[in-house]
Amino acid sequence: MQISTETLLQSYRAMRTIRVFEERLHREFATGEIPGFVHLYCGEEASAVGVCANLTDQDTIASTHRGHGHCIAKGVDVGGMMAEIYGRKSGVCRGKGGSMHIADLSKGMLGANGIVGGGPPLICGAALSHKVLKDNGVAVAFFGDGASNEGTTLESLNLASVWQLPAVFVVEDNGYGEATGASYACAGNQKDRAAGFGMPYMECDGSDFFAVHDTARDAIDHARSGKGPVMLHVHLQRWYGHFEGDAMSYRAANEVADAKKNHDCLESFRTRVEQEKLLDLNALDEIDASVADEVESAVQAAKQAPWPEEADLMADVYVKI
Ligand SMILES: Cc1ncc(C[n+]2csc(CCOP(=O)(O)OP(=O)(O)O)c2C)c(N)n1
Ligand SMILES: [Mg+2]
Repeated sequence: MQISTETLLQSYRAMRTIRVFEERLHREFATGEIPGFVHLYCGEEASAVGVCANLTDQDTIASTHRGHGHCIAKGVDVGGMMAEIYGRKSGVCRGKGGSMHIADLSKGMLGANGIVGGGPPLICGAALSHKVLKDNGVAVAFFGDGASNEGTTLESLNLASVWQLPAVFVVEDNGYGEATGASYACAGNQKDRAAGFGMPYMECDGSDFFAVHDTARDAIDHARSGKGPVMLHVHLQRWYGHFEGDAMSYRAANEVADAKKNHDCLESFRTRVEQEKLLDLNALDEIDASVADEVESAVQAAKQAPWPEEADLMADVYVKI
């Protein structure tokens, strides 16, 4: 099925925004101004964007420690995200969450998560709520190859299948959990795991927006139509270290260079829309310029924004009944 021009433009903008946001964070983190840890999603953009292009604000997602891409793809405000990462009061979580706890419930973004394997159980809850409320929503958990081995993830696959929940489990397989190779750490394979829990398995090349978009559409349609959960296995490569500061001594010398040269989702998107005359390339150049401005403004605003005050410390922690 043809993807609409509007969706293509929005998706390109989202992928470009993630790329520019992340590359800027890479440089800013090195200055020492950003508190906490930062895990970059750069190189994996087409996964978040291809999946989320099939979702609405009513659908819910749960993310990971590498969550900036999922947030941007789900429509979270870029200025608010940057301020959050800088720990400022104007951040989407008022500066108290930082990179690994960005959430925006108004966008159905249940949160980045410092707990590996923390997202899938949340998605079972969200999917149960969609099912009980009959609101037609789908809940999507993004998690890594490392997280795929967590008990919480395996329990969630089981529960979602037992309750036939409208859930999609997106395994973002970049081949590593920190410095440990998935080929060493993951027993069997994801396909057999999905079969073991009685759910369909789909897979795609995560550097190809069109492949992710179309495969995710089938997975999400399946879940939305009441047929139960699906596992979507996305094959990816990360372009930076596990966290900022990681020397990546466990990777082959040419691995990242090869990923950048041969598996760049922005390049393959541009080539495809040019070859198939799907978009005017000037529109893509305009998006590039506008995204550069947006990220620059976000950084400047974040650096000038006030810090949270002491009185904010206990706000939003407990619900008063
Ligand atoms: C429960 C838990 N165990 C261990 C960690 C430490 N840790 C942080 S990220 C990570 C690797 C996760 O790998 P993967 O799920 O493949 O995601 P990726 O970093 O590759 O995106 C680990 C072990 C953690 N944060 N939480
Ligand atoms: Mg991984």
